[in-house]
Amino acid sequence: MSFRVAVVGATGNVGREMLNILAERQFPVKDVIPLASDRSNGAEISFGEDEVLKVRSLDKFDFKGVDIVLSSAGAKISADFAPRAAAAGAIVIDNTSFFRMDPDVPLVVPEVNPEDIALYRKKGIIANPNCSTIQMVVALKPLHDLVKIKRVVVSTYQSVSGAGKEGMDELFDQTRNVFTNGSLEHKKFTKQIAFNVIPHIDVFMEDGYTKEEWKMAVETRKILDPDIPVTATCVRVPVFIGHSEAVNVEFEEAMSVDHARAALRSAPGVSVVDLRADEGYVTPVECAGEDKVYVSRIRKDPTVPHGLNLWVVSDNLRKGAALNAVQIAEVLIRDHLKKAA
Ligand code: 11C
Repeated sequence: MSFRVAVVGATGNVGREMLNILAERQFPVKDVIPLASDRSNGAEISFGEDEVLKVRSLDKFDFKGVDIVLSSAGAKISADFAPRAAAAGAIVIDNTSFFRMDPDVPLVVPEVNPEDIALYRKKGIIANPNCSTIQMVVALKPLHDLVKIKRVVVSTYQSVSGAGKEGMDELFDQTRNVFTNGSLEHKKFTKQIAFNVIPHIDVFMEDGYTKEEWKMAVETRKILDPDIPVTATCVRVPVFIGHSEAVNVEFEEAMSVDHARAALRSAPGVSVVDLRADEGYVTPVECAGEDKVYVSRIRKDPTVPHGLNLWVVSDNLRKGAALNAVQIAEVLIRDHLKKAA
């Protein structure tokens, strides 16, 4: 059984990774249709080792006959096209924030809540979480299964690729220009990002948190457990690919470092690298291009009765976006579409 798959936002950072990952994982495709704005209509994009696909315009595209849509093209675009695609019979796996908190739309990380995918029947839409949420919940799930989590405090170190290709270009240009006395103007970020860090991702909300920080809290509760309080500080750092997180976890009862390490070692999608020695931990440079969520620096927090600190790193374009979307599609076809056929 094979499927007609459309990729919306195919020319962007995440869209290109979606195409790469579909090919790498030999997703059973009958046909792959890259879609983007009118500007990219007719552009060529590679798929797998030897296929070249022509990008088509999303605006005029008729989704009739498409089985699955993987989408990463911005919230406004998703708000407009996703219901239209679903009405035509496609199932949309959407990487934007637009539908995530809709109670009739499942928000899924396959290692954490694959059973929620069944809710796709309501609207024909499945939401892919924010990248910083995905890697954190993959690491928290095996711990929460062992001992209930009471509270999470997280600080993120997020790469510029989370802000798209323009974010990557801005870091590259500014870094070069620092050495050539060129312009340090910023467009994508609110301050200079080269040789700097910026505690501001997405817009500010009324309570003083940013929307990125709010997303980490509400998405974790929707995916993992509605009772877990999460407080976040999200920071942009001058790294091209790979988000890092310092996660402080407080548990209801005792949780030893050894138990946590053992649970994480046997958890799906997690790789523990925790040697307490030079190079005995993972940094973004090593995780770029990889699929796992890496957990390092597991240690006790002695300031609370039952606390641990973790360092969690993952490729934000892969597990944080495109890979998670393709994994959702894999569970969807395995547990729902093939069974229904
Ligand atoms: C960033 N996490 O690093 C964001 C990118 O809600 O899907 C993804 C935003 C989202 O800037």
